[in-house]
Amino acid sequence: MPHPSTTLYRTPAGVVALRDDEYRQLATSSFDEIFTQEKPADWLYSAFMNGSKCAEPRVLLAPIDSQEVWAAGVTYLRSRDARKEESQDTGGGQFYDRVYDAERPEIFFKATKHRVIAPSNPMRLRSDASWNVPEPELTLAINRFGSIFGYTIGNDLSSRDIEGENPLYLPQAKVWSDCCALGPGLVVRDPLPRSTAISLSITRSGAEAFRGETSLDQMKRTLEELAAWLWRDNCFPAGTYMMTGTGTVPPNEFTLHSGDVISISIEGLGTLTNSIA
Ligand code: DO4
Ligand code: MG
Repeated sequence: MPHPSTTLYRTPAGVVALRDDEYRQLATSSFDEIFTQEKPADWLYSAFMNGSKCAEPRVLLAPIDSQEVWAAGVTYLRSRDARKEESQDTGGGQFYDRVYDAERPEIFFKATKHRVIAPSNPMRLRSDASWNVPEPELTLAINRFGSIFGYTIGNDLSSRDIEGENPLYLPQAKVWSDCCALGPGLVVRDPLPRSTAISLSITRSGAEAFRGETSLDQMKRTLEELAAWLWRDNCFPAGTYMMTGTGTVPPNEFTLHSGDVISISIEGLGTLTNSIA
């Protein structure tokens, strides 16, 4: 029987679940317990019933414990075209055409817990990069058995100048301290509809500096396909998160500034807001 959609929040007091407008404190204090369940939705249904009613949490931590964060790239046409533009002077463009059309997707490592920023907290730009953008991405929660059981919102903050200089610099364009944000919660629910909208808004000095929107049906690949490639010849004892690529890229003249506020909304999942330190 399908269970109602339930959102899990990591808080300083432990794990809090929200279902049908009611918050409950769960007995567990770690997200590892849910990611290691064979049937997380069944487990959560009982855990919620046994939880104690509580108030809406005021402080949210990033919804991650021992999970790694991986990411897929060039899954939307807009992303492919943006990469080709940023690497046109260095001859890297052909790689993006090839990966967009190939059977094997681009998959890269993004973060571990200590690099992941909580909702409402500041992310940080690389000090050696001059062209930086947020990447609003649907992020899959995959349990230790390889099944997608939930979703959250991810920001794959990236340095386009480093990425464009040489594709071999990708790990440096993607991974540094405070390079990733996840949240606000982990939503355990039925699969998201393909029409699900993903929107990005960037505010500077109180005014909107950029707004863009895409939807899941613009993605070239399926979510199950991406998860299966990540799990091929690989295991994740505490499960994993997987970002699924961006379909929204600001125009080439745009770069993030200190103080900018980035809000990413995904229908059915809420809004993740972070500033730039
Ligand atoms: O190849 C570069 C990374 C692509 C990416 O992160 C994305 O498409 O979201
Ligand atoms: Mg990305």
